[in-house]
Amino acid sequence: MNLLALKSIFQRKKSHIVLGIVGEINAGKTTLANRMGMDLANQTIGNVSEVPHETREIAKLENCILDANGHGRLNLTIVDTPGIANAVDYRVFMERYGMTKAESIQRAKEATMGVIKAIEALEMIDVAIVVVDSARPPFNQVNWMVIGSLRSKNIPIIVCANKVDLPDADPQLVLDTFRDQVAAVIPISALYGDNMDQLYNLIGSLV
Ligand SMILES: Nc1nc2c(ncn2[C@@H]2O[C@H](COP(=O)(O)OP(=O)(O)OP(=O)(O)O)[C@@H](O)[C@H]2O)c(=O)[nH]1
Ligand SMILES: [Mg+2]
Repeated sequence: MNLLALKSIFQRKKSHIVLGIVGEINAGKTTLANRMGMDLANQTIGNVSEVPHETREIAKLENCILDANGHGRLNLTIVDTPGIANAVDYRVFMERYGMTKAESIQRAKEATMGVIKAIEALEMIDVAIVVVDSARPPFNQVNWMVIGSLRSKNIPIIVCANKVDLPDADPQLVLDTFRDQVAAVIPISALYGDNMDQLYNLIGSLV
């Protein structure tokens, strides 16, 4: 271990870091949580689905060991959170995803509670990754509300401009939109693992 890495360990206030993964529905939060879980602890965290509000409970994975190049060894607790939405319409689950009315109403109730749980989870995190789908326009109330809440709590924010593998992805627009608000914007593909090293090094530098 070099001197710089040792120095950073002793200067760091905390070696156990709670890393929250937050953001809009379907942005790829659980895909990212699972990739990080596999990379750092050989475990996945939750189910991924194209149906929105797949994650409706907070899920944690402890003891994810990150050797951040030049920034020492970190013990991360990764927290995957339910997707945040302005409104949940149960009919979407029936019309678009073929669920029964009863299933759809149940999912919508749980999804609404999930939004509240995600907002409550902001209280317990040391570093936040806000996942943004870079194939969708980034200007929306959810992204701004999440980033604004985190900023007001002085929590360091990394925006991951996800899904850069898609042909209509525009990570530059995500960067231009949020660069003044956050510590960094990193283009990634949680699905294929693009740029994960950059993300890991950055986490080490922020805590
Ligand atoms: N092409 C592409 N698809 C992705 C990527 N990351 C996630 N997806 C897809 O996006 C959809 C939603 O992924 P999830 O990881 O469940 O998204 P989430 O943000 O956890 O969703 P909620 O739990 O509903 O809020 C799934 O179909 C994923 O396969 C990516 O980097 N590239
Ligand atoms: Mg999820």
